[in-house]
Amino acid sequence: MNPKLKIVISALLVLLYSCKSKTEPEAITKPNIVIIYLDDLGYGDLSAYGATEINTPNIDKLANGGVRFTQGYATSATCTPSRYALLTGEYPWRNQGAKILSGSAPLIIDTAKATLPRIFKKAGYHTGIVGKWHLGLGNGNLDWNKEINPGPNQVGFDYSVILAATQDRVPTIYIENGYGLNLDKNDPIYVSYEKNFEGEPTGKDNPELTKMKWHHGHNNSIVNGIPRIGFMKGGKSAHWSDVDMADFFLNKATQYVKAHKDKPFFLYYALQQPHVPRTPNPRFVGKSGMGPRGDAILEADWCIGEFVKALETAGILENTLIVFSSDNGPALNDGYFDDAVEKIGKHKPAGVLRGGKFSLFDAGTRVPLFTYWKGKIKPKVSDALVCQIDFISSFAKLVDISLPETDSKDMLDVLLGKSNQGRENLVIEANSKLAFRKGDWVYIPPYPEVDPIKTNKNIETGCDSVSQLYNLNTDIGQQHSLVKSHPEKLKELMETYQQVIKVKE
Ligand code: NG6
Ligand code: CA
Repeated sequence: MNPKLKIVISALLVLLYSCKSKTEPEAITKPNIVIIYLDDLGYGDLSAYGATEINTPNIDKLANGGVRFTQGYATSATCTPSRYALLTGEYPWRNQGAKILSGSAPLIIDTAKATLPRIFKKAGYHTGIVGKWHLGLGNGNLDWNKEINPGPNQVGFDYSVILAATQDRVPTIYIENGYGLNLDKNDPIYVSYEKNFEGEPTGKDNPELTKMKWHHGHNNSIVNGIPRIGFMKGGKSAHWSDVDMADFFLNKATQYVKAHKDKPFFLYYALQQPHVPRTPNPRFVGKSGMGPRGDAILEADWCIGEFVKALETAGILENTLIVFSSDNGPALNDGYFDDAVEKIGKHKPAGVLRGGKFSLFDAGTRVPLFTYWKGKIKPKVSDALVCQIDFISSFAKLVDISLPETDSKDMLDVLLGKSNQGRENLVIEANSKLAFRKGDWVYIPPYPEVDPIKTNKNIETGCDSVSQLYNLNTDIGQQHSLVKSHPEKLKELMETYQQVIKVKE
């Protein structure tokens, strides 16, 4: 062949190859990642996790078809800190601000920080969040009628449609890419956590206007007949409909899938159920026989089934790694009279574990956690110790982005079911108090202070004036503290705990 022609052909081939490698292989080799995250779902709330009184077939299909972890943890027994750790890979108690936030609190994530969505963005992914945020918005003194910034879009999400804090806190509007959705300029919205706006009814003063009764807290502004935490005025056109919230977020999540099916994406789908106020759509009311809490779980199960169908229809289920978990353990009475306690029957939201939301006992932080990847992950039950804080390091590994190991450990092989070598230890947190897990053992330091959840005496916080030590292998229900019989073990855990909490690894 003519040497000149040879050069031209090789140059063309190189060009062709390099163009191809920039586009096509990316779409083929990088799986989409979806984190499905529930709010206050307990370790025993799913039939896949042993519940006999409630049936969650859609979630079970994923849990039983993937790696179902029996020792999967949130870092914390409440929402904000768990979500902070999930997105940053940093223990939340290292950040003073990572506590349950009001609806008007400023953003607590440093906008320069490495975050889970940023890791994916770096790897060429599109990133989205649909659902509950609760990590603060703005820099203080936010005007909700203007751009709400910084927020999810400033810490790595290309697309966001969120509720600011919790369903029981104002503002009761959705925020899409930094703007209050459906706000009308002629009816601006105002939010305060200090004082009421003149003339506005409250749950405390106007019980006749409420259709859901408050038990503790939750007696400020009334929206849709539900008294909330915090005061709000105006913005009527933007108020969400509580009973349609699940459908709203599901539609947004499926729309996101449709719009981004052709390129790798990371979607954080953060459902609001079964947090209070539990407002299942009428389609689900009465279906569980357990009142609104059980009905809300059934509604969430249905949403997840529909969401998976959307992945299937888009033809990308086999190329999508789904991770499922909950931000903290279960609460029955969390501030409203809603029959959660009265209609619980034989159901055990925490399963065999002790405690619940707000608790240092295991049910506060040990939650359903599983991974599902059709055709890629072999179904199994794993006893490895894993925590949501590890997602960032693990997924950084998956998409080949280097990230220094901090509090977050690379558990990719464990999450994919290829290894059983989970964490050696884990610090758990409840109301800024810490406990320490090492191997099968848990050490809870003495906390002589008054119960921080003053408003609800039904909660077992796990705090005691003396040290506690449990062996979860022989005593999963944490009934017998072994402080006296195992002084060496206690010493070992106390020492490692001190090292871990001091050192910023
Ligand atoms: C508490 C609320 C509780 C719930 C929780 C946050 C009271 C008395 N209790 O302060 O109802 O909203 O905050 O839950 O107001 S979490 O799952 O978002 O952490
Ligand atoms: Ca929660």
